[in-house]
Amino acid sequence: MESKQQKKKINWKLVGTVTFGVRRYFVLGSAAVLLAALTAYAIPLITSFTVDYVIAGEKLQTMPSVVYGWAEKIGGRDYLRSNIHIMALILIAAALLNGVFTFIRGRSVALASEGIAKVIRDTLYRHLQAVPYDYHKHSSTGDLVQRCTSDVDTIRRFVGVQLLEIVRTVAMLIVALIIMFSMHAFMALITTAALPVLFLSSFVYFRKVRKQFTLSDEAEGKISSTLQENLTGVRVVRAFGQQGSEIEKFTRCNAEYRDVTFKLIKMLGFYWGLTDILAYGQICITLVAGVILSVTDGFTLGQVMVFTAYAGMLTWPVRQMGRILADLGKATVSLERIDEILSHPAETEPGKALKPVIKGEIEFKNVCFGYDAYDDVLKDISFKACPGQTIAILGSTGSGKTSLVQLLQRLYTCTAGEIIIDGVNINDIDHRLLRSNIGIVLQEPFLYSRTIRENISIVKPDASDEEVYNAAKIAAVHDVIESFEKKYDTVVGERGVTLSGGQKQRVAIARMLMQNAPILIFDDSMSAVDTETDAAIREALNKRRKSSTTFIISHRITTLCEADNILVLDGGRLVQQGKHEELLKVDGLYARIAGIQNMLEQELNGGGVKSEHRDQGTGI
Ligand code: M5T
Ligand code: MG
Repeated sequence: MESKQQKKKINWKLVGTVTFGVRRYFVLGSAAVLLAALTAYAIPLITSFTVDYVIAGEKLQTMPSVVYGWAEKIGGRDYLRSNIHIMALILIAAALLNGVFTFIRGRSVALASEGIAKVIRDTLYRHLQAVPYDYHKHSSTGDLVQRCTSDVDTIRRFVGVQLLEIVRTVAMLIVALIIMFSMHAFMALITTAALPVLFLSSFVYFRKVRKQFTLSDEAEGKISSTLQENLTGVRVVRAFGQQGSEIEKFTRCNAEYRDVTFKLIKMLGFYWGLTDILAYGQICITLVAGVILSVTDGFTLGQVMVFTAYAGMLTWPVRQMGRILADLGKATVSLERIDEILSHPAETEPGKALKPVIKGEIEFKNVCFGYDAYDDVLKDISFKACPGQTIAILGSTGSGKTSLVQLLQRLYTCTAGEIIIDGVNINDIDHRLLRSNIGIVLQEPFLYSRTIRENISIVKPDASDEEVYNAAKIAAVHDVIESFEKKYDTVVGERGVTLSGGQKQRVAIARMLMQNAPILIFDDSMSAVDTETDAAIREALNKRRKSSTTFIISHRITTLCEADNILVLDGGRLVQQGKHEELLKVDGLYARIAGIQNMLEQELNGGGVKSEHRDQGTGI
């Protein structure tokens, strides 16, 4: 993943896509912003009309004649004077209208921004399900989570708060300038004199403090990552007695966050304080100029009120403008970080996407594979498996066993040679169909934080209790589940029961059995199960294994010996293959490993130690 500090480039197509459904809210919001600005500016005008015309009896040239026409029609100044509540009601109506438009603005903005955030999150999530497996292997989960949450939030905030704020400020400026210049050009110039200075200073200032904002964000990120690391690694922390240093580390991060944020608040306080002086200075100058003009140029009290009110109303949004423009950069970076995920191509179907009936006949023909172009993990692998056969794979750690079965699922494509399943090249089989026909128990099984029943029946949500129990019985985990207080409704994981490694593996085996797939893969999935349970599971599985081609990766000779074909891998090469008896006769890796395990077994038995203890490895 690239860093945040890169050249900004907005993907307008993406912007178009994510705003597609919510554009009407933008239009409505913008219209409401404009109307709210108009009603906000009408209020000082109504006050000025009341003061000048109704109370003082002056007829202003700058007021539109329609206003006077209306006043004359309902009874003229005297009528309004004796019914002053009419003016009060008009003022209230304007304020109410302003409130209604502000509400519509807020509602439209919320609908637009929340809508956009939802579309982006959904699109990202869907895309993350579609990108190749390899993409996930090379991305940091934390980074992806941050992109799907805080980057989306930055955009949501920008759309929700800042974008319409720009529209509002521009609308307010235009409306105010038109009204003021049509009333008195010189006063309009005086009233807006400080605005360019305020705008420039806010722009320059917020560009400068942006670094401080970034530092504050980073310090906050550090706190959460320290906390996350500590909580997920709680066992290691306790086991190694690291609490003291962990507290020290957290205190340091916390203090850093406090200092950085304190400095930021100080800087902001300084800015708002300084620009407050400028803003109030502007109001004072407008007031003084208005008073002088009222003496020399016949300026009315109402007009002075309008200009001083406008001076106050304009300074606030202009002071905010620099902040918004500075944040625009932040939103652009976030948009780009999201675009980086979305522009990663989804897993393609380069082959013919054939949908053959898969029976489980598998052939590897001189297959080579490497995660990097320069380093082959599997070299020239050839073997055959007929439907219903059991293929065992043995090899030292890192010899390529997991990689071999990953090729079978087409999580990766082999670099040379070919894999044929039921007469069809694996690359031509629709990858979804292929994977749904392969049941796998991973080396480190993952269970959802849901109930055990849901975990087992994940591939077949409408499975009957009987089916779930049967699968669990074959996986030798039914009795364990029954011993839990909530039995199959026990929630696995964080807030539920934490299963032991062996129990997890067995639940994963039960889950796989529900799939009823013609190809089954056990990737070292009995390693955390004691040898007796292992044997019981294998015996139960034997009955149904006849209908599936089964791959068993294991280090235990007792598990491997019944297989129809045993593949012995060494450094990515298939050094031996054959049945247990055949391999024993040959002086090779298999016979050596079998010899060592046999010897250990005898020693343990001879020493009175029961063989149910876990096979802790034989050096392979
Ligand atoms: C074989 C490398 C690994 C090792 C070799 C899964 C995986 C493996 N490797 C990668 O570079 N990226 C990967 O995603 O490939 O690894 P393996 O196939 O996992 O070996 P194994 O299953 O026989 O080992 P083990 O320990 O599970 O018994 O060099 O670095
Ligand atoms: Mg492995």
